Amino acid sequence: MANLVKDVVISQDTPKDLLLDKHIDYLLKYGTDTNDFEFCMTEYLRMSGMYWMLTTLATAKKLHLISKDQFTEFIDQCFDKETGGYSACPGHDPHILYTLSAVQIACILDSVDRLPIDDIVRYIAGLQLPDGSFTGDKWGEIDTRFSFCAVATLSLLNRLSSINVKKAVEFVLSCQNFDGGFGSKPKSESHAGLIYCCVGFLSVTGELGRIDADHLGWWLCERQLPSGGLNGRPEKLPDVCYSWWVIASLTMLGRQHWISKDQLRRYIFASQDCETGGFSDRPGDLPDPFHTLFGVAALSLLGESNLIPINPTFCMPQDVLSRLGVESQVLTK
Ligand code: GRG
Repeated sequence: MANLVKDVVISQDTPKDLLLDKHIDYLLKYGTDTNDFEFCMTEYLRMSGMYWMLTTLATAKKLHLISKDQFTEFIDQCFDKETGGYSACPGHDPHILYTLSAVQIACILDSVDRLPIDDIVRYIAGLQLPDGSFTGDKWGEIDTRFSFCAVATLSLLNRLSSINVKKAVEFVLSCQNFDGGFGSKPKSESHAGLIYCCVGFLSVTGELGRIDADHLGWWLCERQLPSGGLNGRPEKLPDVCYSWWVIASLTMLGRQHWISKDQLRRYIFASQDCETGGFSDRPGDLPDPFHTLFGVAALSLLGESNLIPINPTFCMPQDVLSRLGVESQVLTK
């Protein structure tokens, strides 16, 4: 019978260890040519792009290679005084995702004291609906990603009590499916990225005990394919970013050992670009800063030497969170 599993084949000549220096060069060069086509086309997510880059550099202990002022000035330019939120780049509309990224950047750069905290809290609290859910911005789309962004941002600012946490928890729990996974809203398909958001949300709010971790852990470990890579849902190809969404969720659930770490490491290493540096979604594809962060962050969770420990809930260096006194729940098994 034919093998029906969708997967990639890893060739013998792919990298077998972490090419960290090449990734640092790749990130430091990225964006130096502001006329570059790819750089122009990614303007709409620039704030998150900066968070991806800074978190990767911090995890690799290379933060001293950048000029902090360049980033804090960019954040200031993206602040919208009227709403209290941040946009992806100057002139764009504010959004909860870029507000989280701006706060994460400020935390990593140890410049939280520069943030207009009351305005940010007003923005986030204003996006909560009576059923406890959150919209991403004034246009009203509801998604569990935004529930995560809301509590992660407020927790980093030590202002979690500014929203109705009980209602927010009820909404996220209502998005859990019969298979143990979570979707973007009630009755939506389970997806590893959204599971990370919901498990992360429950970790921030200290409510991980409300779910059946064995049931969800089983769905998550079934994401590992023969190549060692992880997919985001059944019948899909593996992608390096799911190395993060899945392994971070399993770590919060205390079930990281339910997948083969060696096989996953092999897949992540194979997705590096030996020439330019950077990670791509799967071996042989073009690298980008998004997959570079999630490749490096997943390797940190897997205990890679030369990387500092990363927090599975916030996807930020643990030392930054310890300095701020921010805690998140992790189950043990
Ligand atoms: C602070 C790390 C951090 C995140 C902020 C926005 C957010 C919170 C998390 C996003 C989680 C998510 C939904 C990730 C999935 C991203 C992705 C590659 C989606 C692709 O979806 P499809 O349907 O891919 O194109 P598949 O793999 O299902 O074919």
